[in-house]
Amino acid sequence: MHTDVNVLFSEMWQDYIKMTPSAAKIHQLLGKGAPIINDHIALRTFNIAKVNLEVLAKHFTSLGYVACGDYQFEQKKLVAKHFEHPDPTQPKVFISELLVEEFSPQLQQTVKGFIDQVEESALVADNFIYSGRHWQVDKATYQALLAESEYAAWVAAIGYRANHFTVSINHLPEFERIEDVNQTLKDAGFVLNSSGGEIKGSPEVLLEQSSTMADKVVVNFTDGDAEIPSCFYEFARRYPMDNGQIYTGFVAASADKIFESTNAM
Ligand code: OOG
Ligand code: NI
Repeated sequence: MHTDVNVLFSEMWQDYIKMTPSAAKIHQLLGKGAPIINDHIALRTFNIAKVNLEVLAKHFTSLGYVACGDYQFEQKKLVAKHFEHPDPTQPKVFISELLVEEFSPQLQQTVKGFIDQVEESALVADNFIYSGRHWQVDKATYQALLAESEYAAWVAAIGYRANHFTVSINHLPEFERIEDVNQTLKDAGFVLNSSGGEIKGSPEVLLEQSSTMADKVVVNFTDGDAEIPSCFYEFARRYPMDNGQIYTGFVAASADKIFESTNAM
């Protein structure tokens, strides 16, 4: 596992922009070349013990991250936790896991088959959380997963890597309002996730979020290549609580819609 949190995130970012060329362009558009503070990154997995949320979390808790919030997504059959670093300028980490046992026997069997192929040594390697897919999958299996759970299909095809990075609007010198960030993105031709409205949340819940729809990448299936949604970029503005401290949690109702940024358009 990594010993330097900055190295970890810079490696993850390099992997992420290969999957998400839009993010590199947007980074330039919003930051004008200056560094951008990431509000958070997110990872996805299955709740099978070998690769579950806790296994991914170890790559962060070993660097000082602490578990802070629990979230449930009943319809999508997911749970999630978020982790924070003592240094508030380090990104928060949002990790979710699919409740595999709540799906069909076919999906359960497919997913178990994937996880059996993951080498034990890969799980603790420095790069596990940006190592991608550790199994083979064909197009029919991808489609069958997609019919039950978009999330399951995404993890099956894309594997272990940052599902998104998130720009902290609070730290952008040239922007204050999320509306202005969104308009700048749309003017430049980027497509935003409009599920539940372009802006998820509000000042009242202390968090406003928006995101692009995921880029598309060519993925290798055992029976040929296909272009599918990869990763997206998110934008978050946080508000202070009554005690003056900035809210650092997530909002489940908003997150529920952010997950849909990897839906096919
Ligand atoms: C995570 C979606 C939730 C947020 O900021 O609320 C989220 C995902 O798509 O994996 O990132
Ligand atoms: Ni997010």
